[in-house]
Amino acid sequence: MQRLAFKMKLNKGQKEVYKKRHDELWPELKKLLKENGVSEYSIFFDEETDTLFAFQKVSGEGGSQDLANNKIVKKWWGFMADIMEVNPDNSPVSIPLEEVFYLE
Ligand code: RM4
Repeated sequence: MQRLAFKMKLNKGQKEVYKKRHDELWPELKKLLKENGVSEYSIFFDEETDTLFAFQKVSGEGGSQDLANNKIVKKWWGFMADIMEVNPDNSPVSIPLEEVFYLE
């Protein structure tokens, strides 16, 4: 099991919309993430910089951001593109973060 973290950027003033959409995460996306070995998936928000910090454990080869070819992920990213910083393909700009400390 590997621990992954990455950061993304939310558009100004979109925290409540972002949270509501995730509170209502599509069951098919939740199922897909679990089927691909993603668990303990948290996303934290920094009000000062509008930065989203994602943490997840992965049991497979990659994590949530490595599912770009999946149609459900593509649809979700398209749905979310209006409130966050995205690439031309609507994938969220995701910057991997280095783990510098871990306490088991
Ligand atoms: C995030 C982003 C990630 C996705 C989660 C569920 O806003 O779109 O790629 O895995 O939502």
